[in-house]
Amino acid sequence: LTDSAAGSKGGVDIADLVARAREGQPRAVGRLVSLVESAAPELREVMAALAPDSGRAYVMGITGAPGVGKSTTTSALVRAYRELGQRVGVLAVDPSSPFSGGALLGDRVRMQEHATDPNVFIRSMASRGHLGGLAAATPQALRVLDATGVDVVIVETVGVGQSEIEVAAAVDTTVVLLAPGMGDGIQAAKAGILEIGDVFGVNKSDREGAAATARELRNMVALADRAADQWVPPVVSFSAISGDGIADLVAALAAHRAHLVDSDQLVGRRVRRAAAEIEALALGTLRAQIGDIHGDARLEVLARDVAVGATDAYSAADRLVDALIGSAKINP
Ligand SMILES: Nc1nc2c(ncn2[C@@H]2O[C@H](COP(=O)(O)OP(=O)(O)O)[C@@H](O)[C@H]2O)c(=O)[nH]1
Ligand SMILES: [Mg+2]
Repeated sequence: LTDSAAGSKGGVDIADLVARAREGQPRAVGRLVSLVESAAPELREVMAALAPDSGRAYVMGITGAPGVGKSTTTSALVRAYRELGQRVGVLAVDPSSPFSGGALLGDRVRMQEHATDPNVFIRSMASRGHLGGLAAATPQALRVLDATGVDVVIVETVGVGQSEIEVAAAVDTTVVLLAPGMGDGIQAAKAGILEIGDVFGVNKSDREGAAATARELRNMVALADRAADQWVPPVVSFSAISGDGIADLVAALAAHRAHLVDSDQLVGRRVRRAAAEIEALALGTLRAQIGDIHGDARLEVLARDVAVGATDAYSAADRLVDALIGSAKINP
């Protein structure tokens, strides 16, 4: 009944919800992530309240083909950070599913050992329908987890392709995961995923071919052009299932973080991603204010002119933009 207390908006008392999330109450954290997923109008108030708590947690992303071991690795990392006494947040992002948790059922099983740990927050998020798409939803969900006072957030992407690259843009350190026997080396290069890796992990080192995969990857990394002072992404082999080599992965992540801090790049990365977030929200707002132009009467008239050669499509587009901006509620 606290949700309908005085001062509430749309049935949700935002101040109370934010206060409870700050105390680390899992239900409140879950509700805030749900608001992010659905791009609820209350988000404005939530994000304003969370802003002073932003930017404390170190954020790492784990990406790679389905089945490569992202969830198992995430679980192993959670264990390692808990042993170091750190509080950990996990955000599983599934851009392809309208329902959070749909494709993540198996992952829940792999995260089971942490489910009852009060210092571990595990949330999944879908982003369909979000005003600024994944580019805005991911940083907002990260801010929610950040506000709970976690030291580290691990983002696991369920999707492949463009969505992985978008999520990689929202973290401090990106781990690209590969495993032997999946033809991953070639796949990764094709998907442009090699460029986004700050650390490369070869999981399933207990399997045949792991050493060859690591060697192939090291060669590819060595071939890339980079300035003398630039970070050279390490290739770390480990077995997420047995835990062998996970300490090396933790060390590689810490080294990358130290590199970003020492070279003054951490702030730069965060500024760039805040810019991407603002841009995504601003374009979403513009699109919402302009509305659906398909079937717009002005478009129909212009289309007829272009079809009969009375004008060209560029001129028509310019006129449509002028008309749309003129009718949208935007302050110049
Ligand atoms: N042999 C072996 N199997 C692993 C290892 N890590 C994960 N797996 C298995 O690989 C499968 C996919 O793992 P999962 O973490 O769900 O991959 P994701 O789809 O990338 O999240 C599961 O059956 C895991 O048990 C490992 O280090 N060695
Ligand atoms: Mg998974």
